[in-house]
Amino acid sequence: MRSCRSRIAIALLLAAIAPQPRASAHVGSPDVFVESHAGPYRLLVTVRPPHAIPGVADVEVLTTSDDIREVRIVPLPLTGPGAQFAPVADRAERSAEDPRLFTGHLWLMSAGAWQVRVTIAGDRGEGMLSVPVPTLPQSTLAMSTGLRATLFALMLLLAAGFVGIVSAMAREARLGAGEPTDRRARWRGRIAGAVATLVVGGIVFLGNMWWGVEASSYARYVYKPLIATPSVTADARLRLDLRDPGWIGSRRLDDFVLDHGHPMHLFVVSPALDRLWHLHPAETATGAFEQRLPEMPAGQYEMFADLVHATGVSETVTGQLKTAAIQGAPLSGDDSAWAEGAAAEVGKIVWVRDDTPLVTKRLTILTFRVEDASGQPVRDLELYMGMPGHAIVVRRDLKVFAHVHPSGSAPMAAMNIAMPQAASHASHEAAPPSTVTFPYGFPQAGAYRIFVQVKRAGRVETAVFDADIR
Ligand SMILES: [Cu+2]
Repeated sequence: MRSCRSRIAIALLLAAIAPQPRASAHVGSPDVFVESHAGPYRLLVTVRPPHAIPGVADVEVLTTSDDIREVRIVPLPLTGPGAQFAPVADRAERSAEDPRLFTGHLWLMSAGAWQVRVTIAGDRGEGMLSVPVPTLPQSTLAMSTGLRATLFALMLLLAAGFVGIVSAMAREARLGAGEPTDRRARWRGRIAGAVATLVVGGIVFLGNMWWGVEASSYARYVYKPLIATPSVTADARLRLDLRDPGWIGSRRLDDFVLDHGHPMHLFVVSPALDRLWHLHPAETATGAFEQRLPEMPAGQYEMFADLVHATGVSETVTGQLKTAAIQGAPLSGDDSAWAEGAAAEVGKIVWVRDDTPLVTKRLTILTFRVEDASGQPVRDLELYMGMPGHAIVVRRDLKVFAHVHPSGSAPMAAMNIAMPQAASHASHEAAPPSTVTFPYGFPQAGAYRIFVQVKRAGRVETAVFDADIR
């Protein structure tokens, strides 16, 4: 309990010092956006997990109807006994400006897979939605020089004040008013001052030691992504060997679950983002994945591989692939590729947006309409791996990567763990209309490229859109 409390104190202090960009299951894009149903109500839920754990997550629930009376939110572990017994849920507060928006703050106490359970009470009865939220403590923040100097000066002032008071007490407490100090009194003062200095020095030394122990135990707790070592075999197969650099005990390499039909979704992009491959390596051994590569020009490529553990923790493994030109095999199955200026598409995908500038952090519904060659909305969209569409959001410097679906940024596999009873519904989803939407919030400013993939008449179509986020 004591160590927990001191961790909270440190977490609060760290959180107060300087908020910094955070990474997550996606890369640099930790916030979770989910669009789904809670009973009869359609909700858009945003969860912004804290930078340090324990820490406070911000939750926003945007409802789409006016008949909501109350929204309650509660954090629970995603799996295990903790997932069964929910503590009393907090009431989310209705926004004064927007009566459909409810907000709240929740403490998340440990690293791993959590869920935020949203319960709705309204005129049409009750509804419940669970949003999986991975809490991955991102880093120990360094103290700024200014703060360090200020705190050091305050510590010196406090220490000098203590020594001064103790010494003055020993020197003058026994003297009458106006009586001059004699030699003995001055010596008493000096000795008391020296003892006080030793005591203060000891406290500072022990305090520093305690801080060091806490900091190093927290450092072990900070999320470390899996490490992928790529290699290309003589017969043009990509092999990815995963290694766990060590993180909180719960991570395994043999517990990956299928996320829309595949254990791994591998995105390979060129540095200029003018090429994209969306591949699905097979798991050939524990921690080893293999994929027959398509034709690829020589170059150095960036890889982002999405994985979901049975615990519901999702991770994106990154790596670089440097290769000579590959005379590969044609793409098959769910694999797809895109290159700037390649063969003309049969139709086109249009980004439907107004003039509102795109800003960081704000929940944005990215909306795309799929048109045929004559500009008419298409009627032949199919599900691509169970989804009406896939959006891959990458910042130009490759420091931000997110893989988003119409249901949001939480991986489907984690959603199914959070709400097993809803999983069977999703698979019966009807053929999608001609418009696909993706709820997302850009985490940081910068130039982004969004790859949108849909499937029409058995063919995957990819379109790219560039966006400047301020
Ligand atoms: Cu996808």
